[in-house]
Amino acid sequence: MRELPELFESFSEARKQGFLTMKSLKEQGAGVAGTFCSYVPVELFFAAGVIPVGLCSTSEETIPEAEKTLPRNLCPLIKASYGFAVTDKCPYMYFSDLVVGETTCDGKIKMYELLGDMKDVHVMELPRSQQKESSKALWLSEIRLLKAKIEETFKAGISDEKLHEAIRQRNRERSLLKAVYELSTLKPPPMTGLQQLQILYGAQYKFNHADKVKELEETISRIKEEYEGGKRPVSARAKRIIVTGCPMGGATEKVVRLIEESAAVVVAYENCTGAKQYDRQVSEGGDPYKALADYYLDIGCSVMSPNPNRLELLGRLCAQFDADGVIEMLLQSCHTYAVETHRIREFLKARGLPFLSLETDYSAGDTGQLKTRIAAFIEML
Ligand code: BJ8
Repeated sequence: MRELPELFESFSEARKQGFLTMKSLKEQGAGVAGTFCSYVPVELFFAAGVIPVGLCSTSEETIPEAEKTLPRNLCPLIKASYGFAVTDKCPYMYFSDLVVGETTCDGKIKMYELLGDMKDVHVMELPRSQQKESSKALWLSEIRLLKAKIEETFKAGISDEKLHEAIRQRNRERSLLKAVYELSTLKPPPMTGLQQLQILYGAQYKFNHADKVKELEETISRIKEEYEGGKRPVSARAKRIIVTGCPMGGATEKVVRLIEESAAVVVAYENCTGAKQYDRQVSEGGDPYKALADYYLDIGCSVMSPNPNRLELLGRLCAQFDADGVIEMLLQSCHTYAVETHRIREFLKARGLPFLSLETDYSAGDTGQLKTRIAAFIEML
């Protein structure tokens, strides 16, 4: 059995290591599909024997190149995604035979049009309502269209049986990743928020299901063992913070570092890097397409209007993790999350929970300012 530091390292290095794994899988003839968003039903790829991969979008490295084409005042995630594609600096984009986008926010929709000049891009039309029957029907038909696109591109049939199996496998991964972050309900938590983020973010770059399951099980039991043996990596006095807002990883880890340098610990991520993706399960019975449509449409992203599921999840996490406060991270020019901040503030105020909303980008230029605001917030908890 491996030691805990080695396991944490394995997850934090997964993205880089994944490049080599992907190269060799491609050489063996595997099909690869690149994605950007949690709404894309990855089970369809697994059922077709295709490897889905989250494309590079979390570093500022390629933003100057993207800004030669895109406006500067656009969300950094969109600029970085496009920049990695035009510069060919994302090996995952390079290896993708198909890129699947979604009509989530306006900037991404228009960026996908440009991406279509370089790659085979299929865009799923995501409705903005989770309640209307017409929206549910549209999303179900979009899922069936994606199935047809995958079958045509990769010359692979997707049977109901394979899809049921893919749903079961992905549910297993979800439940293990949920079990990882739920360890931080312990007081004090058995890992830092940065370590938790590294596992949640890194797990998506491990492409073999059986190995991933084994490694997650091993990590969970190692963390428990060390905790039961008396190890306490986090001070019992650290304030317990829930992070919400835009997806995190790469450059935005700076926010987590600053929180944890200020006598606090991130116990849970409500965002797409954490609970938003792993909290629920796809139904394993009945029509698998309907099950996928119901599950994915219910993701509580700010692009939905109204968006009650984000509030429901956030409220539940605050109670479950006994949070002292909530910090929201907004990426610059992300209008849907920025407008929703008001609802989040009111929701938390009604529950007596302190709230701080921060806007940032992928540069290190605002570190000093973020540090001051975070430290002041945590001090008053
Ligand atoms: S399900 S959070 S991964 S859309 S790109 S909306 S930050 S302006 S990423 Fe997201 Fe899917 Fe929702 Fe999750 Fe804002 Fe930027 Fe748009 Fe963004």
